[in-house]
Amino acid sequence: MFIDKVKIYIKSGNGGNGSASLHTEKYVANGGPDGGDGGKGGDVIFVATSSEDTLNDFHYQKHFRAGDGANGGRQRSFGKQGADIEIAVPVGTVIKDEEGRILADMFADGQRTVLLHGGRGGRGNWHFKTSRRQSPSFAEHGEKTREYCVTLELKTVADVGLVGFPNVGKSTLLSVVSDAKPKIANYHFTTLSPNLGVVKIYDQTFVMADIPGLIEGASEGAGLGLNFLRHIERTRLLVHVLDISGSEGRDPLSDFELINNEIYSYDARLKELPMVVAANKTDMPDSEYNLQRFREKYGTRYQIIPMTAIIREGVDELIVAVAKLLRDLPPVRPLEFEPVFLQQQVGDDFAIDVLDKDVYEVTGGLVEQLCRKVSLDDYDSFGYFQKVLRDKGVIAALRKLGATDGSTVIVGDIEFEFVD
Ligand SMILES: Nc1nc2c(ncn2[C@@H]2O[C@H](COP(=O)(O)OP(=O)(O)OP(=O)(O)O)[C@@H](O)[C@H]2O)c(=O)[nH]1
Ligand SMILES: [Mg+2]
Repeated sequence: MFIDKVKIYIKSGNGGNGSASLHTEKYVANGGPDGGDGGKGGDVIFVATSSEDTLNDFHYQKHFRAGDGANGGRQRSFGKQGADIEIAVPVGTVIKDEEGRILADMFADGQRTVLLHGGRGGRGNWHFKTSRRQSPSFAEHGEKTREYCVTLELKTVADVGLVGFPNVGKSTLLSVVSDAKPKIANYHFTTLSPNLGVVKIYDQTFVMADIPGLIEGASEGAGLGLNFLRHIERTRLLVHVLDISGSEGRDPLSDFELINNEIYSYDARLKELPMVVAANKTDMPDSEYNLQRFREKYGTRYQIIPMTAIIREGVDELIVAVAKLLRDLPPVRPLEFEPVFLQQQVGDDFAIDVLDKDVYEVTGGLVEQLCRKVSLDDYDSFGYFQKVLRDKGVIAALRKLGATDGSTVIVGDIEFEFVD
């Protein structure tokens, strides 16, 4: 099993409720409000790690919730903060929302990105004490958070990508130039998931990725195709491995065209990547003849390196050529994207719709904020609610739209009569 794309569900913690406690003490009459604030909910944090190279763990666990903040208590005691949750993902994981917009690129080892912030704790009643309201019997509710569905997509971070038909010797090449030990065998689709290897040459090192073989239609999902093209998207250079002997009955020249077509129709930007040709299996019959034909056709456009990977012949030339090209290429960079935030900041804007004759509905961030505050069955609390509507200009706006005494006003779940 190799999972490199998965949907998961994440939720930050709810904020704890503020307390509406009133201080009581023997022999102290009306000690006043002493309800503490609710704790903040925990954050959802993604952490990139190079010690994982698949998203397989997410096959078993798909739901991640940070801890809720605790409610505030008496004597102004604060509710405890909810515990953060840290989700470890392999380096190169791109996080997207349900519409496919990029939220984060977990590009660098150790990178930490807070994707969801915990809900704010509600304020305790002592915050609402005023000269006219000595003992507010209401407090603010903690902010409730919602669950989001996000997609994790692994896009391997490597300098060099090996591409080519199945069985041409890509894994063999990786095994002789790096410390990687990929499976090698004489049949198609031996490699089922990308292998990474570190190549060292003099004082230079680079990472090479061997991906499963590509076939015609790969860019539309044929074979293992599409899934793995994702892993060469952010390489700096491609090595196109060919069976130059045509030992399986295909013409290496048409192999070359066909695979390039698949790669470029998957993502036209890949055309900008330099490509070096590794003409492999030169120990087999017909390779000399094919190599000559290949050189005639492509010799001016591509650097072509004949090799016999199985005995490591020609391999050093390839590595030297690749290392030299890499020196002048820009480093692998994180994706460029417009940052999108899952959680919208709730502002205190509002809008009023006239639903019917004399029926007005108030919507917007202000309403969302108000509705998490104060339970409105409480007289005190309702007074506070009205005050906010007045202070923020909602009452004036209603009046302007024609609301008069007795008009119905709807704010969130609450319906009340307008009293000027
Ligand atoms: N004669 C010869 N055989 C080779 C050479 N390089 C690799 N092979 C053989 O070709 C077969 C396929 O090699 P792999 O390295 O598994 O090929 P691959 O491109 O990774 O194949 P997939 O993972 O299926 O895409 C194996 O039997 C290798 O031993 C070579 O230079 N000459
Ligand atoms: Mg292979």
